[in-house]
Amino acid sequence: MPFVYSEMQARHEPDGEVWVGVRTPGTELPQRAERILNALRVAGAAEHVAIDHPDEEALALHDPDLCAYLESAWEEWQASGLKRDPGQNRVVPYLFPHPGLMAGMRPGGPPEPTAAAARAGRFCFDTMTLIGPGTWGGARAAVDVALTAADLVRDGAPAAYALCRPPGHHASSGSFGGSCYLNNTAAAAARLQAGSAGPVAVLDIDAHHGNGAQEIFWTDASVLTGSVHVDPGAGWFPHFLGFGDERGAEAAEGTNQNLALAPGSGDELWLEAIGTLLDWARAGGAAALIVALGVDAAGADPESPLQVSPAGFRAAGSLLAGAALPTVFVQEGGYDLDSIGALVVETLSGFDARRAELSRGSG
Ligand code: SP5
Ligand code: ZN
Repeated sequence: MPFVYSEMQARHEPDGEVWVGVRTPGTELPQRAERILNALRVAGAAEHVAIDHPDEEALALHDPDLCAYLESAWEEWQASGLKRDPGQNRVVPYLFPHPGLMAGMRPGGPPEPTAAAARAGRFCFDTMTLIGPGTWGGARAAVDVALTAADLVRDGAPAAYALCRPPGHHASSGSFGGSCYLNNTAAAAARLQAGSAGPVAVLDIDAHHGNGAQEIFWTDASVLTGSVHVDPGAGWFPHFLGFGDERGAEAAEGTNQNLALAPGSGDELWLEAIGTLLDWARAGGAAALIVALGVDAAGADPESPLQVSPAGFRAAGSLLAGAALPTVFVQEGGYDLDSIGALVVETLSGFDARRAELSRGSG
């Protein structure tokens, strides 16, 4: 299937993560996209350069305050002097307007803090999602990649793959974190929904809960959001969300579905869950699929305890193709550099092979 890429994304260099207070080399490395790109080129997939979309289209799902902050955060940090003293070369929050701190005392929300280090905590929900000089440009380009892939499908391609980096599925309308800044998957979903008579479905198969799309579409019955992920209650990110009883706001009750798997789950349980989400999306009348394709459920991945095999990813692609719906794949997580490219190719070629079979059957 065709894929979309932008070289601008490589400008984003988080230069590590602050994990339990310690600066570590981090996992969301620029090489991730390079490895996937190489694998797709070797596989002979048709390559499209992302087309610039105006901010009104690319940023519509996010709070303007969040977008303005992300765009200016690096300059603010530079100006603050924190790079020299204490010597922090990336934007890292230090204080968060925790609900318990605020305790309902400022119903309009927290005031806009003036200090750069405090500004970060107003929007970022963890300490692992650093901002550097190229972060805004990279994150903004990733939305263009997702929208361009959605446009290909809107214009008649049966499927397309968006090679997005940084990832996006943990970014909500008003917050960022989990190595994500802007929600690429949600942008693609909104794009397809806008041209669709019926609802569209986001199916998130990244090893972590797709909390961003869940929040963005929480009250919106025209976008179904389903996610299979490692059980957050078993000690896994994002810890506070991703449970089965989160089903959508009252008016959209039942349009969100979370399937949490026990650590150690492999192909059988993971594919069964994807099948359940697909059946649910089809029963809900989904007219298109947006697949948040993290490949971190792989056994070799350092960031999740799920144990999916390369054959499992190929089978997932095949299963998704069985829905016979226009489909946009959007890259999310996946951190084992040595296998990430192959896992993406397995998934997409599993999809293409099944699609070819189906069209021979009907033609
Ligand atoms: C897009 C995506 O997959 N985001 C996942 C973010 C979850 N990161 C959680 C990191 C938790 C701590 N990692 C420790 C690394 C030590 N090797
Ligand atoms: Zn993930």
